[in-house]
Amino acid sequence: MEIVEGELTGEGKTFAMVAGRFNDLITSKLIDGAVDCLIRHGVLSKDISLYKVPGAFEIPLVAGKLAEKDDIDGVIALGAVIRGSTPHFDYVASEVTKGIASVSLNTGKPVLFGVLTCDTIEQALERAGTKAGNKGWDAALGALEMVSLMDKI
Ligand code: INI
Repeated sequence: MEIVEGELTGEGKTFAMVAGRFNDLITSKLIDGAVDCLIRHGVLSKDISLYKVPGAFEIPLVAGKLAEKDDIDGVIALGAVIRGSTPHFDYVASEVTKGIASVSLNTGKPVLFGVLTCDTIEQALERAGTKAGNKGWDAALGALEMVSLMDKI
C-alpha cells in the first residue's frame, strides 16, 4: 500500500495570509502564530505576505485572487467571527466558510481555514494563543502539509 503524506517543511515555499481586521485583538494573535509556525518550519520571511481585509466576509475574494497566482504556493485565511448578540454572526460565519472551501476547490490550491467562529470573546482568546493553543499556528501547519502533499500528487 502506498501512503502519501505531506512533509512539515516549508523551504523554498511561498505563503500568503489573508486576515480580517474585525476583532483585530484576536486576528493579530492568529497572524503572529501563523508567521511563527511558518518561520520555524523553514519558510523565509520574504516568502510570507499578509493581506488585510475589513472582516471575515471579505476573506474569500482576496484569498481567491492570491490562490490564482503562480508564485504563491499556499494561502492561510485568518479571522475571528464572534457571535456576540447579533444574527450577523451566522451570515458572516457561513459565507466565509463556504467561500474559503470553494476558493480552494476552484483554484486547486491549499487555502487553509484559520477563521475562529466562537460564541464569546473569551473563547476566541483561548484559541488565539492562550489555553487552547493558537489556531493561526495550526492553520499554518496545515498549509505546510498541504502544499507539500500537493507537490507529491
Ligand atoms: N467580521 C468579522 O470578521 N467578525 C465578526 O464577528 C463580524 N461580525 O460579527 O459582524 C464581522 N462582520 C463584518 C463582516 O465580515 C464584513 O466586513 C462587513 O459586513 C462588510 O462587508
